[in-house]
Amino acid sequence: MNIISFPSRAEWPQLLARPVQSTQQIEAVVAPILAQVREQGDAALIELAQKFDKTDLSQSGLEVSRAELDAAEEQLSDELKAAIRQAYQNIRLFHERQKQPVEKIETMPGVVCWRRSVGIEKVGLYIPGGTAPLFSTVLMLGVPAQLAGCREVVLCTPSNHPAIYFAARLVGVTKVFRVGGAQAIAAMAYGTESIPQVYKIFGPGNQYVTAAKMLVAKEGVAIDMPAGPSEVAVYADDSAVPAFVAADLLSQAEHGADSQVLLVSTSKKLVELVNLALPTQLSKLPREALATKALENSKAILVESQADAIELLNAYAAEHLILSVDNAEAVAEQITNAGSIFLGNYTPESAGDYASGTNHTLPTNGFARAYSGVSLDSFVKKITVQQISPEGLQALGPVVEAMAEAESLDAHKRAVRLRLARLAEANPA
Ligand code: HSO
Ligand code: ZN
Repeated sequence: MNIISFPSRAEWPQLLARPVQSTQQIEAVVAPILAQVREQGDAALIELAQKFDKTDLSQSGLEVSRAELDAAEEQLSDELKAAIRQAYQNIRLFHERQKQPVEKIETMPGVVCWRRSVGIEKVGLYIPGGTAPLFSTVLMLGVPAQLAGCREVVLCTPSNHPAIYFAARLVGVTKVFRVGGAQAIAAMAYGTESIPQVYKIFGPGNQYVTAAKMLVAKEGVAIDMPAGPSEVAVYADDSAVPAFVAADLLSQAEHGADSQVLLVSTSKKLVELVNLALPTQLSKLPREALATKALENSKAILVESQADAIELLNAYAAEHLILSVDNAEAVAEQITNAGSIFLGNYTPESAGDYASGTNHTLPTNGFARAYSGVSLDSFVKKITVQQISPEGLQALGPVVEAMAEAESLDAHKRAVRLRLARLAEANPA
């Protein structure tokens, strides 16, 4: 890792900058794919799978059958199934408690307002193919969708990994399609003969998938959040175990060559020990090449004080922030920008990635300054409701009339005036 000792504040922005990705070129590739799916539906999906993935979907069909989904269970070890079920339970429990009871608020006597949560009727989940079958993401997106009461939950994935199918059944996904890439996003955004159109699309993907999500978002389909490469920042002091810190950095680095890994410390000794532990652990990883690439762009930053560390971490706004410091809880209180925080030596990011209960779909690329990770809220809309009694309107009416008049909106004023006049007629003083 590149060690940067005591950089001045003027150097911070450049040190903390994420690599810029040119989206224009990618959008130019993706836009025609979207158009083709919009115009030709299923036929486009079959043609594009042939062209990009060399798979013949005309034989297998686009939809994964119930029998295939059921068969997945037999292909997994009991140990893995038990692990997935435990993770499912923990994620379910944590997200279930995010439900808030409807509370009717009487803002003035006779003026009652409340808010109802309603599940988004149709949602689409995307799970990428590639070298790591992210069945954990099926749980992270499927559990809140299930709890929110989404009526239709469509899942598109080019992977046929049995754990993805098993997790999909566990969370009650309604339909699974073997469609991947930008064309899968297009299919869920526009609908095809086989694939239902959805109102919101969730899930990670490569640059093409991300570009497709951004493009359909411009056309009015909601998306979970703008996604960039995954990232972790670790703030560690001498109380941290260097081997643990190295392992955490590598667990993020192995996601991909573009992963972002940052170590922040006030201790030169700790940074050196972590740097020593990295190569030994790295050489044992099956994904060594990817992780090595990611580490090449990563930095260890030495700062003067805890106050500097906190300021720097808030400026970076990491997707994952591990606080391996003595007073981790107190430091966490001062963190204002992060997707998810992990406290102490025994809370690895992996726990949150898979099974502790929190969601692993989090804001990357500095978006943690303004965005939250996926939660139950991401799958519901909040509809406000109000009811006003005649007495309530008698109290509130003059307020509305005064404001409407000052905004020169006479019809607004009249909507109140007419009602108040009727009430005055019915009950002359
Ligand atoms: N660290 C990833 C999530 C993940 N890790 C899935 C393992 N599987 C982004 O938060
Ligand atoms: Zn991960």
